[in-house]
Order: sequence, then C-alpha cells, then structure tokens
Amino acid sequence: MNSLLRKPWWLSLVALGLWQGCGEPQAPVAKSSNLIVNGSFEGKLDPWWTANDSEGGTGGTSPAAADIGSSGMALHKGKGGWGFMVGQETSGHSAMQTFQFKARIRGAQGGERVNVSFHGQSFDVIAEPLWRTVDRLVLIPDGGGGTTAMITATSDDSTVHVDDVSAFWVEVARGDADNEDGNLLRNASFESDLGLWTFWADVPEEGRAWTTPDGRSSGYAGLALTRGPSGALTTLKQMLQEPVFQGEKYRIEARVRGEHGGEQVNLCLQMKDEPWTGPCIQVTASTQWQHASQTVSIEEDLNDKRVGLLVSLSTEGTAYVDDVIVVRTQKR
Ligand SMILES: [Ca+2]
Repeated sequence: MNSLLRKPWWLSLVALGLWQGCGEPQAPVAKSSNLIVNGSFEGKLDPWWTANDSEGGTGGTSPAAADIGSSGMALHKGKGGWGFMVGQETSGHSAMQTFQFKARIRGAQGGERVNVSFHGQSFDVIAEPLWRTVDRLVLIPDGGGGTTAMITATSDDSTVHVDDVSAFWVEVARGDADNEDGNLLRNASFESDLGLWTFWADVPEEGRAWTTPDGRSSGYAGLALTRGPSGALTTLKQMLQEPVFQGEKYRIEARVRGEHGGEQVNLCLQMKDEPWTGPCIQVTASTQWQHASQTVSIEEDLNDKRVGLLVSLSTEGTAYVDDVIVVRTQKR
C-alpha cells in the first residue's frame, strides 16, 4: 500500500506545506559570525585603519566615545576635504549574498553627516546627540575577495562617535520577483533593503523610500514610497545590465497598493541620461494589492541605449510596491 494512504490525509498536507516553506515569512537570519574584527574598539584601533582629508582632522579610541564597554571610536573632521574615515578589510564573499551591517553612532552636537560604506555600497546617515543604531542590509551582486567596511565623518568641524560595529552574512526571504525566470532586476522583491536601487526625489526633504513588512506582497518586506505636497516625483531606479534595442519588447510587472487609494505609481524603462525618455506603464493604486502587467516596445530613440527601471510616485501620499519584474519577451 502507498505510504501516503496509510497516514491521515492532513498530515501529508502539513508535511508538504513545511517542505515548501509555508508559514510566516522570515526576517533576515544570521548565517555567519561577526565579520568585523574588534568592532567594539575594546582592542584600541587594531585592525582598523584611519584616513584623513581635512585640515585638523583626528581620530582614535577613547572611553568618552564608548557606547558599550570601555572604549569607542571618535572621528573628528576638520575643515575642507571629504572627511575623516575609519575602515577595515572584511573577508571574501560569494555573488548575491546579503549582509547585515550595524553600527552604533552618536554625534557630539547632533546633525553631523556620516557616510557608511560596506563592500562599496554607501549611504548617508545624520547623527543625533543620543546613540542610535544604523542597520542596513547590503546585497552584493558579484562574488570576489575581501572588500572594505568604512565609516566617514563628512561634516566640517564635527565629531562623531562610533561603537559596536558588526556585519553578518544573512539569509533573507525570497519573494516572487526573485523566483521569476528571466527577471532582469535584482532585489526587486525588496528583501535586502534598497540594495542595488538608487533613490531620487525632486524635494528630498519630503520624499522617502524604505522597505517594510507593510509593503509586502510576497517574501518578508516590500517597498514604501512617500511624496510630500510640494514635490513632483519620488523615485527608485535600477539599471539593467544590458542595453536595449529597437524592436525588442519587455514585460513590466509590479504589485501595487496605496495607503488611501488613488496614488499614482509609474514604472518606466528610462534612459540613463537626458532626455530621460522611455516607455512607461501607469498604475492608480487602490487600498488592495493589484497586479500590473504590461508589455512595452523599444522604439528607435532608445536603440542600443542603457536604461534603468524607474519606479516613481507622482502624487502626494504613500504607496507600496513589491515584486517588480522586467522580462524581455521579444529579441530584436
Ligand atoms: Ca517582497
């Protein structure tokens, strides 16, 4: 007799469900030990190095710069130049690994700009007078040897304290866009923060993009985009790796939801440079998830041009986007 038939029928379904990974999507799970050596600065500076490009810039460990333990790192940028930097080389990695980078940061006054860079991907944070945790997922598309973790104070005449720096290789959820064959976008289910996407808003104080479980259609997280009353566009862009050619067709897909309904979300294959032209699909969001899917053609003006997929919000409010897919359906 078939073993399946001897078991209660529901047990088979439970086993099948578990094997397929059903259940609540998982937040990132650490798969390595901390890759940063002496991230707490208890061992003074070793193996960190410092670099200064400012008049009067200094850096070193001290008890006053500690958040935990007896020592932390103080970076002081003087006048001019790009800043005062502390960094260290990290171990090698494989293609498409995601890392969680964390550091505790505090500004002597508050308002100091700090640039954090891991494996060449960098982002700016504004320090506050109280300790805060900087926490980012960084997706590394290419494999290779060890690269560098760096923290730089970039505001003139500013002092920034840094402590408890860590980086872990983490396993993140896979969303529908990650599992779509031929998808030319990476991290398009937004499971590795905004890694590989570039943010731009015409009014940066009012525009914002971040990932959150609220924006999830599949996987653990999705994209949230906010536009204020005076801006025109809040955008995220990811370049495709190959140029496009006249006569090709591409299918653009996304899951879209609005906070209140009526938000306008646009998905465009847009030229890399001015005049920024390219075919778009437009979605008017409702409060329920909707699946937009449309095929666009590459015309003569985009022939052999580099393009990116631009996700933009062109009305005030908040919209959620997940599982962005671009597939070439017809070659030239
Ligand atoms: Ca997702």
